[in-house]
This record gives sequence, structure tokens and C-alpha cells, in this order.
Amino acid sequence: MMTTESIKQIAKELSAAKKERRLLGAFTALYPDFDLAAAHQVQQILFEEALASGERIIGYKMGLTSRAKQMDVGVFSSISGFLVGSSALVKGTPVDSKRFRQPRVEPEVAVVLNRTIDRPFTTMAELVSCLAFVGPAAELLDSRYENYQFKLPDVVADNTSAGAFILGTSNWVNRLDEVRLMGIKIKKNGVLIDTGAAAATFGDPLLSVVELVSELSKRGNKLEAGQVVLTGGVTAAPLLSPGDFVELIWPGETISFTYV
Ligand code: OOG
Ligand code: MG
Repeated sequence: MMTTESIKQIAKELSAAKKERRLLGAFTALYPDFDLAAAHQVQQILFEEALASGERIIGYKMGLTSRAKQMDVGVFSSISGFLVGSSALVKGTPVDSKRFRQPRVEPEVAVVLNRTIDRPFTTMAELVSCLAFVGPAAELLDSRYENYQFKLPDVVADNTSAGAFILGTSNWVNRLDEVRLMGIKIKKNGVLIDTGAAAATFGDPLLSVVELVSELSKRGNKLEAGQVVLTGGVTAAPLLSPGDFVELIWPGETISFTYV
């Protein structure tokens, strides 16, 4: 069993590392008892710290929902974290490297509901009836662990490597039949580096929302109307270096930015 002191200590180190843009080694290597339950407690401390510092919780993120992402980091379980207001970046603006330490970019489908949901969905139709927005997004990950070397409890404690995200504007709510096969091309500096389809996440990105709502309700939390859900990276996430120009090309909309 992890002691409360060790759990608080891990939260403290993660917060400090984020603030000071320092990298850490995995806590699972230091604390043999550091398990998923303890990791959720660490994430909860960070959640409360964010609120106490004046941040708004503007949504949640699911992670490791595609095989490509799981293979990339060697963790074979989906995870969830929270999104703070200051992590929302405006599409069309440069992304400032001063905010990040070792960023990676991920093409994702974002979902917003028009109703607050505090219990698991029982049918897909119920979820579909609550959809306000389904559209393209980019997540910018920034793990606090050197070279993204972590195990499942480490990455959960680190709020699932949350860094920042950019929402697109195309709303696919009336094209749900097409969403699973929406294709994505990622280009870095004009070179095509990966492709994928939205179905890579659980077969259907909406299933990621089902999973998130179920997890939140287990923890006595809820997904509020208007909060953003990032459903998980569709492809492996390439690293970024200053000067890179990134294009995430979805049907009908490209999310592009310069990492400056
Ligand atoms: C963990 C976060 C994964 C996703 O979309 O799969 C994630 C990581 O890869 O560092 O956000
Ligand atoms: Mg992600």
C-alpha cells in the first residue's frame, strides 16, 4: 500500500516538474507499490490543485484508445485525464515552444455534449441524442517523464501527459455515419508522416465518450454540457521541434500550426 505521504509527494513532484519544465523518472521504478488506485489519487490531487489555482476544468481526455498509441508508449490500457482552460489554444495561432518540454502532436476527434451526464450511457442512441459537436482536434502531449518512459500508473498520475489542444470548427454531428472512416493525414514540414482513420480509437470515437462517462460516474464525477472530450490519438504521435510546421489534414478541414 502506498502511504498518503508518498501519494502527496508524487503529486508535488509532478506539479513542480510541470511548472519548472523539468523531466522526471518513472515513479513505478521508485515505489514498487505505486498502482493504478494510487495513481488516480495523484491525478485527483492535481485536479483539485488546478481548481484551487483558478483554472477551469473545460473537459476531459481519453488516451491510449488506439492500438497505434498503445504500441507507441507500450501501455495497453485506455486512460483518462482532465483538460484545463489554459490548455485550449486557438486554431490558426503559432504554438509557443516555451510552454512545452518534449511535445508530441496527435490527431483526435473531439466531442461536446449538450447535456450534463452523470451516469453511464445505456445505448448509443442516448449518446447520439446528446451530441452538440463532433469534429477534428489536435492534442499536444507533454509528458513529465523523460522520453515518455512510463508505466500505466505513472501516466495516469501525470494527467495522461496533458499539454494543450486545438479544436477544429467542422461539426460532423449530421454526418455520424461517415465519422468512423474520416481519414487523417499528418504532415510535418510538408512531408507526409502518417495516416489513419477515426475508427482507430475503439472502432468508433463515440465509444471513447461512453467509456469516459462510465469512468467519471464511478468516481462520482460527471461530464458537463459544453465540456470538451478528446477521444484519443488516432495515430502514433510524432515529436515536435521548434520550427516545425504541422498539418493535420481531415476531410474538409486542416488544423495546421507552426511550433515556434
Ligand atoms: C499518454 C497520453 C495518450 C492519447 O490520445 O492516446 C493520449 C501518452 O502517450 O503520453 O493522449
Ligand atoms: Mg491524446
